[in-house]
Amino acid sequence: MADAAVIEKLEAGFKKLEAATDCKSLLKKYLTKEVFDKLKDKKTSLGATLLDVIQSGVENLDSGVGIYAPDAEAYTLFAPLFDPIIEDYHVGFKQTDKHPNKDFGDVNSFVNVDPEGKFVISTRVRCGRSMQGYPFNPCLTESQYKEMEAKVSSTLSSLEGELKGTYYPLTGMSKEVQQKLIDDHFLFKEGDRFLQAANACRYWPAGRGIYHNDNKTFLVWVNEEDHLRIISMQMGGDLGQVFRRLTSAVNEIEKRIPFSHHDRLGFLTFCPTNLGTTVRASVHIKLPKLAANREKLEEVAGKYNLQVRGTRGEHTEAEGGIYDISNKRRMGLTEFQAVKEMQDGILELIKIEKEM
Ligand code: ADP
Ligand code: DAR
Repeated sequence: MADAAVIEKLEAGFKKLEAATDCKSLLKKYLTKEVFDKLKDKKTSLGATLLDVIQSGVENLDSGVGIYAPDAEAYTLFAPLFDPIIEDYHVGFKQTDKHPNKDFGDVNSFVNVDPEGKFVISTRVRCGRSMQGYPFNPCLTESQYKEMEAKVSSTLSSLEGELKGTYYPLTGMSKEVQQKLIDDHFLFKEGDRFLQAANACRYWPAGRGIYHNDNKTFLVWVNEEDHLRIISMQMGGDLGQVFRRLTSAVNEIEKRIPFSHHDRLGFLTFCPTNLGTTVRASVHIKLPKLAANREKLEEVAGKYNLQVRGTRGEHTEAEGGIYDISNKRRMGLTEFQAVKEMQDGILELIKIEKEM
């Protein structure tokens, strides 16, 4: 049972959402009075409440989604709020649907989306994983962050071949090295206001860091937004090579660390937008004609279930005409289908650009 102080904050937050007439978040859309009253008293076995779920979206009324899961149980205990939001965001994944089992498919069936090198600067495929037995950010203690970092860095140190690399903790990393890694798109930015408000950046930089091989084509983020973000990336448009590297890495890491998996929702992540396959396959691409108007670009990309981000990722603008374009759907389809949807969409965008 949530305590009186939490319920008082929840009541104030609900009133703020109700009054925010220009708020377009999925939180505002689906946190009806009925759902609010049903959930406001509840508490997970780890002590997480509805306040942990909605505080970011209450603080940031310009959120697109506005909720995060403080622990795995939250997806079940607060399902009356999570399920309709998941169905709305992951177009087509109904509340009665079950996410399919992991399936990377025939990894040799992917191509270089831009063999002439005219449009695509670089290609990246990432997935998220949550370590079994640990809650998500709002419920983690500083010692848990450090414990997870130690477990992951020692596990990764056993990787061989192309995946062999080194773990670099953020603690002790110079600001110059950190900024260079961020500017080169290898390292995560420090927590944005959405993550700050979700209590995802406490004890920063304790327990946070990055593992990468010498070529920086295989990287693992530790305790940014998710426990792990497993990343494969390289210059050019060879999506096949990038995806084959990612699947090898995920298979190797999954032999060593058990991850949180939900029977209906697939692999669990802090944010519901990343559930299921957790895969985001993206290109940094220049489409000067199509992107002359960003709204037009987003409209055309949307037809292929693609999402357009700025050069530095989410909530950023394009620099030098470079856009980050990726699959939007991550649930209700396999890893193979999600990446295939991205490949097909990018090939279509390049075709349209060539015909303009
Ligand atoms: P994610 O949720 O996948 O981590 P973000 O939007 O937070 O995505 O971006 C993380 C970083 O990855 C940013 O620096 C972004 O520029 C970089 N990035 C995304 N796609 C590509 C790509 N195809 N090539 C190079 N960098 C990329
Ligand atoms: N900014 C939050 C999160 C949206 C999805 N992006 C993540 N998880 N990085 C929002 O509700 O808009």
